[in-house]
Amino acid sequence: MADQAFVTLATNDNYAKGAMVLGRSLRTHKTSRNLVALIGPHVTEPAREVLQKIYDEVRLVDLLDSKDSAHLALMKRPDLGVTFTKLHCWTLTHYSKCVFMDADTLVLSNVDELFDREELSAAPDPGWPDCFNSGVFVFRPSNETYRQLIRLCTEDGSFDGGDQGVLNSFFSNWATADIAKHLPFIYNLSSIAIYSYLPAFKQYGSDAKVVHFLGKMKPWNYSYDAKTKSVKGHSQDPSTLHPDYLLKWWDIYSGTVLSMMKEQYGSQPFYSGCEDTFIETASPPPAVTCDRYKDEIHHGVSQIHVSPPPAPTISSEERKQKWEQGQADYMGMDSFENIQRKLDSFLN
Ligand SMILES: [Mn+2]
Repeated sequence: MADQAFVTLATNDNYAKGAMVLGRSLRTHKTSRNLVALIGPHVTEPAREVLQKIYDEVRLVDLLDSKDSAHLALMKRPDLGVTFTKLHCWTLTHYSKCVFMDADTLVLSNVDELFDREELSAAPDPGWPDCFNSGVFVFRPSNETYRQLIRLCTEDGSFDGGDQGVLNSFFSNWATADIAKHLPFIYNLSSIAIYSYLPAFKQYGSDAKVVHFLGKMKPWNYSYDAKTKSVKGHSQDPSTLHPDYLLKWWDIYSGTVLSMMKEQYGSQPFYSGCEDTFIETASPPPAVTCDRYKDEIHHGVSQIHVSPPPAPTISSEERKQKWEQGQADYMGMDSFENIQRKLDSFLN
């Protein structure tokens, strides 16, 4: 099945960790399809190297360098940068059919049967079930579809600010046209759904095949104690992630991904998130009231249920390094609002 592939997207090193775990989970469950990771220009070299070991193909998508319609579209709508990057998956025309999976998903069993479905197949979004959730979908790469998507995006924008809005506008008859294009919910199970209908989760949850860590808190935002095999900073707040799936993610990360990362980073410090490894050279930064997860905008309305994150994601040393490399997190923790708030606190 060399002409079919699972495709994911990582726009920064955090999402790259997600992509590594997703890729490993697909391999563990013995997929017969190729694995493709699209990466943005902010993914650093060691992370790219690790992805290259897990994926058959790692493709850099730098829209600013591209000479196609997406470049022009990006000039007009810089706010839709991540969305355009994701839509780029339609240009993978050396594959006849693909399954896109967000980097914040995890497979729990083999899901190769998804390739029996047609474009565009996806599961309902738990927030508005007449919309599909764009975290997992089946599609057919086509330059023509790609051009049409970019055109729609540039002309009409996105009703939720991300790719999910654009894709639902484009495949607008999904809700009613063909039930075969409705993936069962077990192919895109999110924590929000678990807690909003717990009896259904108790009845059907064991059938889950794909977990989607929807929302602002992602598995990599927590830390993990490898000795006790426990995730730190996880509360029982219903808006947070389901503890069993979170543990599963960390089990794969600490069990197989971390050693690959250590090898690639060498003596270079990086934030592992694992507490027994002593790779961290600095303590995490003091808690700043901020929204540092704005980098994932594609879920739009689904994210309104979440609470502020309890745990910092990168060490202050790593943050400083990023600043010095010109990679400030302008949309998140280094946003102008946060800098202004910090300055205000000094002036008061
Ligand atoms: Mn997602």
